Amino acid sequence: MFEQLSARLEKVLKFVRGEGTITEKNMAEALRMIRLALLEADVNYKVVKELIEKIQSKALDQKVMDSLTPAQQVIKILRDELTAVLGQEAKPLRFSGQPPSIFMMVGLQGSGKTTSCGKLAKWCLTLQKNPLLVSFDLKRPAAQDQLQMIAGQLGLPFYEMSREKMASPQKALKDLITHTRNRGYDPLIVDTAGRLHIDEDLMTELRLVKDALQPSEIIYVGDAMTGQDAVRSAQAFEEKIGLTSVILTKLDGDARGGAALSIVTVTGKPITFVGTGEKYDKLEVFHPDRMASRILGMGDILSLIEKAEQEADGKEAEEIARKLSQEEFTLEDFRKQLRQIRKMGSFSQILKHLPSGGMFKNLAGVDMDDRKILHFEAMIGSMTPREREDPRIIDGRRRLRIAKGSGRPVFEVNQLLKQFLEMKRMMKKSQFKKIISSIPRSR
Ligand SMILES: Nc1nc2c(ncn2[C@@H]2O[C@H](COP(=O)(O)OP(=O)(O)O)[C@@H](O)[C@H]2O)c(=O)[nH]1
Ligand SMILES: [Mg+2]
Repeated sequence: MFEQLSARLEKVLKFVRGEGTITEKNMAEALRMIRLALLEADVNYKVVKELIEKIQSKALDQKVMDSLTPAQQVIKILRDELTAVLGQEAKPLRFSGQPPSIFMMVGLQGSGKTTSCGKLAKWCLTLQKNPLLVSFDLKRPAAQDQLQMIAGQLGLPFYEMSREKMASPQKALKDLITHTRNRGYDPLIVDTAGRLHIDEDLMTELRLVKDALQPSEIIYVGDAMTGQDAVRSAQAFEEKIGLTSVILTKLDGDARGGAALSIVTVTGKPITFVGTGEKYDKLEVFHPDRMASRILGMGDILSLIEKAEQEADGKEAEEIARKLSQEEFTLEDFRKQLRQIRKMGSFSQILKHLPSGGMFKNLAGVDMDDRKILHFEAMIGSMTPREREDPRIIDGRRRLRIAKGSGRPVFEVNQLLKQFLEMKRMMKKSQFKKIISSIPRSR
C-alpha cells in the first residue's frame, strides 16, 4: 500500500531528520527501516537489495552536496534512486511513423485490459487521433461484447471480429489491418485474450496476433493491487511475447507501491500510464519522479495541480499550490481551494494526492463530505476580507455574526477556524516538501 509505505518511510525520515550528522550507526538504523518499509510495500526483494546498497554507498560518501543536512541527503538519495528505478522521465507511447500505429494489450484476466483500451482510445482523441477498437480472443469470441459496449459509450468505432472471420485468424488479422489502413484509423487498439493463468495456449494465441499485426506497442496491463502476482505475470509476458511498455491499473485502490517499482525492474520496460478509476477518463500519464515522491509520502502535488487545472483556471491552481507550500495561505485561498475540490470530485481522491501527515489529514478527520465543504464555503463567504486575511481578529462577536450570516451554528465556525489554523501549523512544520523542491537534481 502506498499509504503504508509512506507512513513507514515517514517514520524513517523523522528519525533521520532529528540527527545532526550521518553516522554509521544511525545510517544503519535508517537503512534497516527503509528496507522494511520497501519490503512491506511489496517491492521485490532484489530491487530492495540494490536500492539499499546504492543508498548506503552514496550516503556515506559525504560529498553528496554540502548545502544539505544529512537527513536531506538520505531523502534526496532515496528519492533519486526510486526515480531512477521507475524510469527517470515520463515515456510517451510510441506512435508509428507510418500509420496505423497498433497498440496490442496483453495481461491476465481482470487486470483492466478492456477498460484500458477504452481509456487509451479516449486519450487518443485528445491528440486529435482517430482510434479504432477491436478485440481478438479465439477462445471467447463473446469477450468482445464488453469492448463493443465501451466503444458505444464513448462513441468510438469498433471493428467486429465475427466467428466466421476468426475461423481463419491470420486472414482475419490481415483484413483488419487493410480495413484500418483504408479507413485511415490511427491507432488501432487491440484487446486480446486474457486468462486467469498464463498457459502455452494463451501465449501461442498472443504470438499469432503479434506476428500478424507487428504492433508498435505491446502493452502489459497489470493490476497494481495484485502486487507480486502482477510482477510475476509481467515477467512471463515479457519472456514469452516481449513487451514494450506497461499500464498499471487500479492505483486508486489499495494498491501497493512496490508493484510499480518491481514491474519496471523485472521487465526493464517503462510504465506509460496509470489507471486511477473505473471511468474512462481515469488514465494518467505516469511520472516516475512523482511516483517516487508519492511513495515517499510527499504527496503528488503535481498530479493534483494537473487535475485542478483540468477543471479550474490553471493560473489560480498554480498560485494556490505555491501558497500551499508556503505560509501565505489565507482563508480566501482556502475557499478557492474548497471550490476547486468540489469541482474535482470526491474528496478522498484528492486526499490521496496530498502529503501524508500533511495539512488535510485533520480535515479528513472531520469527514469532509461535499456538504461540509459547502458549509465551510458559506462561512468563509460571511467573513469580511480582513477577517479572511487575518483570522486572528475573529473574536466571539465576529464569530456570532459569521454564524448568523451563513446560517451555521457557532461551533462550526469555531471548528472551521481551528481546522484552518491547524492546517497552517502543519504547513509550517512540513518543511519536507520545501526541502525536496529546493534540491537541485544532480542527474
Ligand atoms: N478502480 C479501478 N478499477 C479498474 C481500473 N481499471 C479497470 N478496473 C476495473 O477492473 C475490472 C476488470 O477490468 P477489465 O477491463 O474487464 O479487465 P480485463 O479482464 O483485463 O479486460 C473492471 O471491473 C474494471 O472496471 C482502474 O484503474 N481502477
Ligand atoms: Mg477483457
